[in-house]
Amino acid sequence: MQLIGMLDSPYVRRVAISMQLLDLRFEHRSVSVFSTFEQFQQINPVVKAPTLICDDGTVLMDSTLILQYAEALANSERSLLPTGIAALQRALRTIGLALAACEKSVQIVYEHKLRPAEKLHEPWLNRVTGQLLAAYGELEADLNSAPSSPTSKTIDQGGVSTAVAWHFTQQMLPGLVPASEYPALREFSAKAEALAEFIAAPHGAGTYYRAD
Ligand SMILES: N[C@@H](CCC(=O)N[C@@H](CS)C(=O)NCC(=O)O)C(=O)O
Repeated sequence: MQLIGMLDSPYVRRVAISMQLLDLRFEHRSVSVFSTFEQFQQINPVVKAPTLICDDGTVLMDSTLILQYAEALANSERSLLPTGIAALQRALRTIGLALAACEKSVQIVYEHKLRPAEKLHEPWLNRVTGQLLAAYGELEADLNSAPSSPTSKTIDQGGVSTAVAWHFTQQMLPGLVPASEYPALREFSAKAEALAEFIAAPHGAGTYYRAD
């Protein structure tokens, strides 16, 4: 399998980390949807990161759908989704909040990087920033009411997505979501980023590489 897309995308990164946690082998190609648009287009005409090229050549896209496929491929001894209804409900709520935080962060990054400065639309930026802060406010409150310390054996998809989203926002939009006001998220992120699977897929232009 080949995972296509750069690890500066939180969606690509959540897939790269999750596939390691699920013990799935894959090759990572750090192709950009912007600077290498034509190359990406040859792989996936829709140019969406992440893209997964399956072993039979089928091209999948959308991180959540790719992760659904990865879960089905993985040894059933390890899943990143709890099976009990109450735990699954909690995980899905967390994933939804983390994906909203990713989406709102990406929208703000695009607004600043892709749109000419004179065309910046303040009301839209304010709306999206409010939604971003609301998502992190909910995640912080949830972490405070059920503190958890992530390990490679215990972290679930809610934890992976939360940590990836938080790190992405902090890297790309420094100061917009002040870390000092979200101590539970800050601590959870620091612990997650210290896990081998996160270190092997660092945010940025690098390539995931598993030595063994
Ligand atoms: N819901 C999608 C979002 C993926 C997404 O928006 N990826 C961005 C990179 S961070 C992308 O492909 N941007 C290029 C474009 O949409 O044209 C997912 O979970 O994979």
